[in-house]
Amino acid sequence: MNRTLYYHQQSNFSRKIRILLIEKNLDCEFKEINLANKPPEFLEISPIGQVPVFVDQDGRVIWDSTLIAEYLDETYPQPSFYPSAPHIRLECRKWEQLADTLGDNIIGLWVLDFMGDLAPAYYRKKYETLINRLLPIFDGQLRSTKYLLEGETWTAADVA
Ligand SMILES: N[C@@H](CCC(=O)N[C@@H](CS)C(=O)NCC(=O)O)C(=O)O
Repeated sequence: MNRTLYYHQQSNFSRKIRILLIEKNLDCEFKEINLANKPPEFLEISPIGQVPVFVDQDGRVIWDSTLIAEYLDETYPQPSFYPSAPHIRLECRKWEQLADTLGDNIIGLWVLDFMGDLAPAYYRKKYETLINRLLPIFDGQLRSTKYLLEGETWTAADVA
C-alpha cells in the first residue's frame, strides 16, 4: 500500500507534513482535497474533516499535523525533527504550537478577506491582535538564535 497524504495547497498544516516527508525522503502519494466540497473517501477517514491526514503503508490513519509529525519522527527517525531530551522536546512542541497558532490566525484573516464587507469585524480584530502579539515573539527569539531552539539544526518548530 502506498503512503498517502491528503492535503491542500494553501494549508500551512499540510505544508509541515509535506516538508517532513521530503526531508525524510519518504515516498508518498499526495491527494489534494477540495475543502469546499470534501469527497466521501476523505470524510470516511477524517472525522474532523480537516487536512492534513496521513495514511501510512500499513493502513494506519493519522490526522492533526503535530500528531503526524511526531509519528513520522518516531517511525522514521532520520533525520530527526524533535529533540530527544524531554525538556528541550517540550520547548520544541511549545514553539511548534505557537507557530501553528500564528499560521491559523493568518489563514483566518486571509479567509475573511474573501468575505469583503460581510467579514465580521470581531474576527478581524481577534486575528490581528493575536498575529501582532505573536510575530514579535518569533522576531525576538530569532534575533538571538539561528533556529527557534538553540543549536545548529532546525526542528519541527522551524518547520511549523
Ligand atoms: N490542528 C489541525 C488543524 C488543521 C486545519 O485547520 N486544517 C485546515 C486547513 S489549514 C482545514 O482543513 N480546514 C477545512 C475545514 O476546517 O473545513 C492540524 O494541525 O492538522
